[in-house]
Amino acid sequence: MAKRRLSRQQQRRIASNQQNKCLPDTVAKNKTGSNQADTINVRIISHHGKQIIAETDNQQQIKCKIRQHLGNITCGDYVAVEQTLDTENKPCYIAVALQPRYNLLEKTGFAGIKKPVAANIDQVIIVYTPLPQANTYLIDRYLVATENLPAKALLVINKTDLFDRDSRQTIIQIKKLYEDIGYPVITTSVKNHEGIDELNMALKNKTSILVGLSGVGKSSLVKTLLPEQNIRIGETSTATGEGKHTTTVSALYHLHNKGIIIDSPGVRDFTPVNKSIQSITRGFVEIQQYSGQCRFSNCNHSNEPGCIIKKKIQENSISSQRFNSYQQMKKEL
Ligand SMILES: Nc1nc2c(ncn2[C@@H]2O[C@H](COP(=O)(O)OP(=O)(O)OP(=O)(O)O)[C@@H](O)[C@H]2O)c(=O)[nH]1
Ligand SMILES: [Mg+2]
Ligand SMILES: [Zn+2]
Repeated sequence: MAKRRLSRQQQRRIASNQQNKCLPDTVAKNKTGSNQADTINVRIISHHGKQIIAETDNQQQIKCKIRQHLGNITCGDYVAVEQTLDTENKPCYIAVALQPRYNLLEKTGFAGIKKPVAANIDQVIIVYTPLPQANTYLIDRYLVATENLPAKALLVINKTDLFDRDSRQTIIQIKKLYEDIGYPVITTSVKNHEGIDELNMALKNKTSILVGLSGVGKSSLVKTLLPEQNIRIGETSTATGEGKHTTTVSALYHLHNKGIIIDSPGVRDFTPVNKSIQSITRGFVEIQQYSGQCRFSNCNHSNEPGCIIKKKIQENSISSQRFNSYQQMKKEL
């Protein structure tokens, strides 16, 4: 990070703050040399409008304001934080610079505006339940976003305790569909504690984010893994079975196995930020592997002769359900 020139007044404030010993222990220890005496690196654990809650290397939490023009920062980002004085001369922290990210999960919001969801993630966990509706298009859209980060993907099918015979059958098919492509799938029930240990294992030593529709049980899964945390769980609407958007901002938690989990607000829909047909194709790994092998280089895989994708669908090595998602997503581009 480029060092900023400090005014005399800023230098005096910093010196006085250091004398006041208002930095947490870890912050003081993190200081290195005179060059960076005034900044420390922290990770954002949640972002609320003009304030972030961040944590130091030793997991001490600090509240920070955000310097103007810092850009779109989000949960999971690393930022440089400076200790300064607020208007009442009280010590406070201010995030002054965004550190380079290794990836950023974004979605397309209102009027096509990109919105950051979380940064620096190793694994995207798509939480799904077939109730009230079993549409898998959302899973495919999240997979496209994940493959383009890139990050690992894991599908969690939750609320198995509520499944009747029909939804059990649907789940067997969905599980097979995604496992055949190569994605791990875990079935869970928060109520019956099913699949929770398996999920915990899959979270070890990495940063994962839980994504999915509102009400599928993302926060309930985190709460089951971390019962001591104060996490809000919402009711689902009795009329529609849909969630009530209980989680409003993404939040990062540490698990006991050195895993880090980010709980994100549920969506009504998720539109990945697709820049090109290539980025969509990259998201359908079983289609991507045959890329460039159709007779025509610009084959749309509709009715063209010599289309390898159509052939693979007939042979059942590419699922028509996934192919329909692929064509639909290209149409929406
Ligand atoms: N029966 C049953 N109910 C569950 C299970 N998991 C979650 N629920 C219920 O589903 C409802 C929604 O749970 P949340 O954990 O708040 O869902 P969420 O995905 O975090 O929802 P948002 O924060 O709105 O995105 C609550 O009433 C939970 O008790 C489960 O495995 N079985
Ligand atoms: Mg939630
Ligand atoms: Zn083709």
